[in-house]
Amino acid sequence: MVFPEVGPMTRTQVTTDVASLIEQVKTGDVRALSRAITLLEIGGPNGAAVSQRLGPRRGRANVIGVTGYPGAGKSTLIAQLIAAYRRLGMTVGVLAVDISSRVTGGALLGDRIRMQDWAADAGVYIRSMATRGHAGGLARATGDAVRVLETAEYDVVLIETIGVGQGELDVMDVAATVVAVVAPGLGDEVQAMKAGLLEVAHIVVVNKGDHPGAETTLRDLREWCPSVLKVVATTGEGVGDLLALIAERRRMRDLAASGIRPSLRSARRQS
Ligand SMILES: Nc1nc2c(ncn2[C@@H]2O[C@H](COP(=O)(O)OP(=O)(O)OP(=O)(O)O)[C@@H](O)[C@H]2O)c(=O)[nH]1
Ligand SMILES: [Mg+2]
Repeated sequence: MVFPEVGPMTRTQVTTDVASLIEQVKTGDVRALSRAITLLEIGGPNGAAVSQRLGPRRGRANVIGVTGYPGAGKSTLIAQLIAAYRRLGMTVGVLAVDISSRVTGGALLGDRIRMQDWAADAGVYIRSMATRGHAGGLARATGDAVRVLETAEYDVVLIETIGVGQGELDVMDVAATVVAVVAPGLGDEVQAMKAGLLEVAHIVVVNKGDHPGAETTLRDLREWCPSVLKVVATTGEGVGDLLALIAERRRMRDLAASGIRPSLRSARRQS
């Protein structure tokens, strides 16, 4: 099947081909879902047709945003989360979003290499989404990409993004749970997190718990956010506790959706 990004296709032709593409996505066809996400990134009539055909969000997947400053350990933590969810028999889709149009792009490549451990596992799909044009457009494409992964029936969707800028907030709007990753020993960073990121984070992870200063950062952040925990992403220490917090938050959301008002502060950002 050929999908010209530009070309003299009529609206009907575009819609028909996209319809069969979405049917393939529903069967979990990885090539089809990659193609669908690429069309969304490019935008234009094909992207719009994909977006339209996907229908509303299904809400079945557990969508988890992992945000934080460069080098905080987001990718390392995501690798641990993938392993943990796979052990539970769940399928995992990962979107690594580079919203900042960083000059080097080296970090994203690094992500790919680390995450390549999962290349042979059919239960894991990993996709980098780079900035093309406006941050707002990327955020929209990311939201639609989540819908693609939901259509392909992934159980868990993890979104990695750097926690700076307004566009990041848009991306985080599609995540049911937002995890902010902080590394200890960066005073200014923590202050900035308090001012901005903590507003959108449901769970704060103090990563690099093996570093001196982790306890101080942990104590400091506890005053600001009810759900703070220490993790060592390189070894997996604390990841089980993080999974439990994410599961609890999902339970709270489900209760809220069913009309019962949960009283826990950790469920404060209901949507
Ligand atoms: N000592 C220690 N190092 C860690 C830990 N977690 C991550 N690192 C290291 O920190 C560095 C950055 O980790 P990444 O996972 O790439 O961080 P990131 O937040 O994804 O970085 P960007 O994608 O560039 O924003 C790597 O060298 C990791 O090995 C940890 O718990 N302890
Ligand atoms: Mg990374």
